[in-house]
Amino acid sequence: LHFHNLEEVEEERISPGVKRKIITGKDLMFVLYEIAPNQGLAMHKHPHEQLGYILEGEAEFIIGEEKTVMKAGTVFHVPPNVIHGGKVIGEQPLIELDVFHPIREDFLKKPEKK
Ligand code: NI
Repeated sequence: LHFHNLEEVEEERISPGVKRKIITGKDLMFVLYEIAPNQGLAMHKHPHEQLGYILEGEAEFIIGEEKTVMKAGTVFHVPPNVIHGGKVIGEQPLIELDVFHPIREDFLKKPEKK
């Protein structure tokens, strides 16, 4: 399948404040997140390289030694194995598009659906 309509991609609710939609390529994965205000994004790292783009909302975010407030238009890069995380701030949910290489196999093991 070479074309997708995001509106038709199944939304997963992975925790009370976090929803995502995933489109998986061969070695690239696209993940659209919607993250509730005040939701923490636990510090973590992974061998996958990650690029992210903020579409709506704001978050404080740390990548390695750098800390910033991300808002609509911010693009961030997380090199492999660099620790990163933060917190959604403000009143609006954070809408964020992440791209991973290689694909996050861990995201494909679906937890029980409700
Ligand atoms: Ni990450």
